[in-house]
Amino acid sequence: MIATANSQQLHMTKSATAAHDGSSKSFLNPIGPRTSYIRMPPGSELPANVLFAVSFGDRPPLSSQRAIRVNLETLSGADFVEVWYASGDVVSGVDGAIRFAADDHFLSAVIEVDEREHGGILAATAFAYRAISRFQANSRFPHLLRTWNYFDAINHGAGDSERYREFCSGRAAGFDGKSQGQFPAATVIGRRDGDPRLQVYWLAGQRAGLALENPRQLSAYHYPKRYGQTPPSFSRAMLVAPHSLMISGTASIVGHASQHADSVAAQVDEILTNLDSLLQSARAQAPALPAIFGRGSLIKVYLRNRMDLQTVEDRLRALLPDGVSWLVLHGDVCRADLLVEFDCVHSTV
Ligand code: 3EB
Repeated sequence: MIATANSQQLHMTKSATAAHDGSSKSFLNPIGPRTSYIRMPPGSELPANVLFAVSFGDRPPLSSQRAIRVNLETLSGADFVEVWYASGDVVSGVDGAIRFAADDHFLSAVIEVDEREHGGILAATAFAYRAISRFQANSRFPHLLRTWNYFDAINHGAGDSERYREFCSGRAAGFDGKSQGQFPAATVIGRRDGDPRLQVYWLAGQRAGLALENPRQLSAYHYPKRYGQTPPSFSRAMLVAPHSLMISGTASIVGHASQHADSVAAQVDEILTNLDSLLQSARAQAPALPAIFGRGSLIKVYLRNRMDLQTVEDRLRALLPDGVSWLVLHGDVCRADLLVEFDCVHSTV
């Protein structure tokens, strides 16, 4: 897979070279959170050196404030938990509806909002993002870097009443003045559990990251109106440290158009091409990042139809380099014609 850098990126690389030594981004946090998937059967205690953990499916939640359970079934990787290791002491607390934990560099936090208390997904999302914006503005970790968002029945509703589109309107309302170059990287996935709670968890930094876009894809915040009145407020990826890239949910979209509605295998291939393009473009800013996925890369696959599991895993085994860890979760992607989406962490080992 080969991608060509566009001239704008070459130009940006040049000016970065002039401003700094090499293209090291000296304003970034020096390290990223180290993320891993570890096996934790139900009842396990969270290790002390963990900043935050995410478990999946309907297993009992981890008994920790520093954790969230997202009820998406693990189709591959049962009993695996995503952990973000801390560096330094962890301080945790509660502020209104928000639970948080912070170490020397980063803050992780969660808000879970019952849609019924706000009259629907739009108002619940606006409430959540207003709370996040206010919390972050008053935090020692003011820079929102990466968010994950889950709610029930994401594709229900027609046209601009589709619940994902309402979510986008609520998020934009809650972000208020935030401008497009500063949107966090994000994932938005639908559950199918009838639970009326919107779940948002996020990573924030003492220092800003560098928001990146993908040359193969139109920036989501510039999507035309046919995908919804309010374009999605997210960046394709966030460079959180010179060695650490957090990649948004990436689907089979080129430009702004969904591709291969009839083939999950072709969607996987398109996603990997999109990811390769993003990686090469990120490396113009952060040359320390490995050129291909490897032992420092983690992939979460969200799959709409469980019958596609074998096909997708066969593609992953054939196409991904050795050492990449992946989980496959049963989840709905935000456009009805998209069958699969990947979100990724990519870093040096
Ligand atoms: C896309 O590229 C696919 O609304 O925050 C992926 C990642 C997607 C994040 C979001 C949406 C979001 O448009 C969907």
